Amino acid sequence: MPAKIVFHAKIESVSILDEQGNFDAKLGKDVIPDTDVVRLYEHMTICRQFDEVAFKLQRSGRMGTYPENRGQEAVSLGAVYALHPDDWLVPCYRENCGLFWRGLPMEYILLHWMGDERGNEIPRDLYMTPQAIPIGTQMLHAVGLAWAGKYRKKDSIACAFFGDGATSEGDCHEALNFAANLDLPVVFVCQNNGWAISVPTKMQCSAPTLAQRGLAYGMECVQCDGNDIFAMAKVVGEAAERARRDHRPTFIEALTYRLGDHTTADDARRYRDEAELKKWLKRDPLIRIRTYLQQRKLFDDSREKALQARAREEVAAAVKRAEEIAAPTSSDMFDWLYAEMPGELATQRATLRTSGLGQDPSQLQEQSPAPSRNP
Ligand SMILES: Cc1ncc(C[n+]2csc(CCOP(=O)(O)OP(=O)(O)O)c2C)c(N)n1
Ligand SMILES: [Mg+2]
Repeated sequence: MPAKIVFHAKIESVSILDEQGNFDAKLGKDVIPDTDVVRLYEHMTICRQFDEVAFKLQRSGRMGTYPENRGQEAVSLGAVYALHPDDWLVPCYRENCGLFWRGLPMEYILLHWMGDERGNEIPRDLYMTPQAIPIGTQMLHAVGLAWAGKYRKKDSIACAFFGDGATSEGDCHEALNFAANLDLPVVFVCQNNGWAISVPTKMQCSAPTLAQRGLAYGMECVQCDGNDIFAMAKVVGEAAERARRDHRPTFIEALTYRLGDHTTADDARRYRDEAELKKWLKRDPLIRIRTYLQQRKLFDDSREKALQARAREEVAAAVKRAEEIAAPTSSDMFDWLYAEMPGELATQRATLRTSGLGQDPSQLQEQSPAPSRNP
């Protein structure tokens, strides 16, 4: 008996506005009305300013570490634009632009990176989880939220954002498997920015696309230009509709690029080719949308100047709000875990010393006094 083909697949790659400013009128029809394109561009510009300021805050010692979002703004913004206000956003750490569009005040992200957990106390009506730093874990959270929504017969869905590196985590595959097998309304948005810190995507995946990861789980999958806000809004809009209507998940691979270092603790020049960066600088999503607006006479240099001034003002105000919030106290790290604090922790809270490394707080009295500097 001859072998027969039991499965064939094709992966579509969607692009509407390319880097030369060419617009596919058929595919792009009614995806984003012109008035909204202007608003989205303005928003992206403010987010870019936020990114620059956050970077400088870290460099000047006013913030811990910070992962630049520069170059990836269109992915989360296009996605959030296409979703409903009560669809769950389950982000990683390069989705500031989409989170701010949903309504998260900018100081929340600043507080988080300043080491203040209150930056993660997201107002409930924003339907978003805190930025996930453990890679891939949030994908399972999105599946849980979608499952709960389905169980309660709600109309809302969940959208998880994660990087190319996250697709090598077990959590990613468990999330995809559950979502597909339980018919859950999840949109998985993979931000393939070419790198997982210093590991290039081709070392994470030997298949030609990351999108086809979804095939193995029997879900729809598509690739798109993640620096093209029209393509993002279109593919996420369609995936969201499928999730709402059929309770089926979709895997979206958004091709983008991390224009900055991994975080402020990294120096990409040590492992990344300058020529690659130069190529992607030309594909900057902001340049592309600005060209679109200019060609249609929807924006000009004087509006740009006013916008830059507004961006500086809004971001400076957010920094001021964040810095005016009194710093958390060190006892906070003990206070929110137990209804009744175990004795040992209560002692640690009171003395701020641990019992590790020969520092048992109960023995403090027995320790010899610290040598005096001025005998
Ligand atoms: C579970 C886990 N393992 C390792 C790390 C350390 N780590 C932080 S970011 C990162 C790379 C993530 O790459 P990718 O998913 O492509 O996201 P990107 O940073 O490119 O946006 C790693 C390995 C982590 N945060 N969590
Ligand atoms: Mg990556």
